[in-house]
Amino acid sequence: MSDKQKFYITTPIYYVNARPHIGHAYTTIVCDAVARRQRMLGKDTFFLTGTDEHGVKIERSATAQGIKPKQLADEVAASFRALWDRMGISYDDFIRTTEERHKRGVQELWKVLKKNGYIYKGSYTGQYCVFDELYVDAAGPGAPCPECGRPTETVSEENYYFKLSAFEDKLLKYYNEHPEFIRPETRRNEVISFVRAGLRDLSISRSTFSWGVPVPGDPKHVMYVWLDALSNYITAIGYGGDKKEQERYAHYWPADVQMIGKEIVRFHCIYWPAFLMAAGLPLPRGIVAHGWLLFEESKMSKSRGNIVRAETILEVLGNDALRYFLMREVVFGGDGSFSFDALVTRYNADLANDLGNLASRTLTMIAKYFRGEIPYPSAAVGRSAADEAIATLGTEVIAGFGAQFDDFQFSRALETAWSLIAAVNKYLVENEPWTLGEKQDQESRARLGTILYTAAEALRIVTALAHPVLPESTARIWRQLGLGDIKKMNPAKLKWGELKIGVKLGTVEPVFPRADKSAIERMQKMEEQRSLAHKEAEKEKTSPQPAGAGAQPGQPATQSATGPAPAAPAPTGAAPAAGDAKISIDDFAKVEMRVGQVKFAEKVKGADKLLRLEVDIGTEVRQVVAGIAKAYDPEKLIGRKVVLVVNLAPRKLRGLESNGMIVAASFGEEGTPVLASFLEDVPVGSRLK
Ligand code: ME8
Repeated sequence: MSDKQKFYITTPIYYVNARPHIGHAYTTIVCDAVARRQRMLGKDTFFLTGTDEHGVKIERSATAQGIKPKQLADEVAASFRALWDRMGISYDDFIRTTEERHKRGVQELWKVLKKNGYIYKGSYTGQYCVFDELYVDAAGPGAPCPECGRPTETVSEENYYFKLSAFEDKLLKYYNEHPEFIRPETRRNEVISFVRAGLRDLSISRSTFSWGVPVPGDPKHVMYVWLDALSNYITAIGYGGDKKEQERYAHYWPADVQMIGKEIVRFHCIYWPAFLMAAGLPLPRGIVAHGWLLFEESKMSKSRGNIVRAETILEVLGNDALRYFLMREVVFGGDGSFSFDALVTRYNADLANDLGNLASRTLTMIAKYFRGEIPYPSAAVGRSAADEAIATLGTEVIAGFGAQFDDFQFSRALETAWSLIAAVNKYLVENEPWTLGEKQDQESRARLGTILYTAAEALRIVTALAHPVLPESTARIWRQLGLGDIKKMNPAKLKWGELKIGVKLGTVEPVFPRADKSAIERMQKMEEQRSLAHKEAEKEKTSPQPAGAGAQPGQPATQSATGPAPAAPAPTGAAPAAGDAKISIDDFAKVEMRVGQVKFAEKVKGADKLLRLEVDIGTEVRQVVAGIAKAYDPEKLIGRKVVLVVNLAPRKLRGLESNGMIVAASFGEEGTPVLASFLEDVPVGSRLK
């Protein structure tokens, strides 16, 4: 093991039910940049990423595609890995939870938890959200998940439990004594309030499906996917392995930074430290949560269908453009919007114009006026206050950038570095080295040397600082500056004025070609084509039968409509007999059904079955009167996604105009309505076809 100080950083391990998009790339890029800077600072850095491959969500995804879970996991894990390789992500290891080394480690952890008295057997009846792989103890049957709003499923099983409740006080004490454990502050406060409200024991096994790590000694059960997944951070570095592997674990653990998105804070800041405490293992030094990348105003995710793939951007603008955009545009910790427009604007302004121009002007003039050798900055002749101002700013920028970057303020750190670029570009315009270059007198030459040395030194400083964010382009600029391998540069030792005089430049060539407007269109088109091609491929994987062909004769249609007419309840779910009159697809197409979201709901006075709802359908908010009051509390409907028939002629009920009809199943003698909803999240306004 190296004697150097170690630095261990992790990304979440990504689910294999979706191929990577730039939301995943965001976390991975940020960790990569941090890891690169730590390596440059001389630390023995270990950067881990990987894939989360077990659980009912993955099993169902595979079944839906007509393949085995392992096949799905193999394909998607490979696509994550291939993308990270293509993006030059400098991960040291890629863990998959289906690997033997992981299973062995997580089973070992289970045994230790059991031995220490924190696991017991009990039975659980309650709600489970498959999307979040989360037990929702407080909710009743059919209630939506508090995290994602999707309907929960009732599970009733004999399970193993983890004594999470025993860690309430210990966790609160730990948060209190280690304020840097959860960052940023807002997330820390949320976690503290959650724990203060009380922790219930956690069900940590499932017995109704088998796609998971078997519980030691009781293989009918598989481990709860979050216990399985979180353990990757220790199993990957050798926990539960042989002597050598355990030494590696002891060397790198605890992790220095565990980077996550804000939606998985609870798992990482409550469950994970509790598991570790229970096993007597050290806790990570810091869990750092970032916000979401939004696209078209909501969180980019496969289920919303609003994703952008990194590949498109890599093909058109290159790797560094994507990295720079994400780290500069998004204020780390908060949510940030992605758009192709903003990407191209930022690329042109900051990279092609600011950094690109500084590099090409400075290096071209040194090539032209000083035979490609770094000139001498005259100490006596031709100096001005402007040169000193740049030197002072350079020193400030080195300190400021380091402090901000190491405090996860990436956007501010880049802004700081770019303030030096802006100042030097202005300095060049004001001092006109190109005019001085045409003169031969000694004073002009001395002045020209000072100006170009100052500009080249500023370029060296910015290039060195920005290297973790722009690894490819800064390496090229560094070579053009004649400085060799940029990775050998230690930013802690970076000082203004250390650019050596007389160093011969490498071949000078442009690094950031300007992107024209067509780049935006090209990327948008590529994204559309990519997603079409992907949909086709997915369709082919699944059974070629037409929709509905799998239904058994006599099986009911899934939905009937609960309309605004309480006096005439919808049919009670009786199946249409085989051979009933069929309608054509054109007939069906006449019914326009869209996804809406309930913004407001109240009981209609004097009508015990009716609710008045205001439903957002993307283009407008509709008033709808629905006969669902006996089945749904109005308050619980607010925020819920529903299906609305939007092209029905309006009608009046109890004096209220109803503009649409909510779709629901209807069952039992009373025609109890159950609102149609989706397992996946769907954007408001989407049409049902
Ligand atoms: O949650 N914006 O996996 P996952 C920003 N397997 N970051 C995003 C993002 C977006 N729109 N979309 C995804 C899981 N991410 C579990 C984790 S860890 C032991 C188990 C990033 O595939 C972000 O880091 O849903 C987020 O936390 C992670 O991907 C979720 O990936």
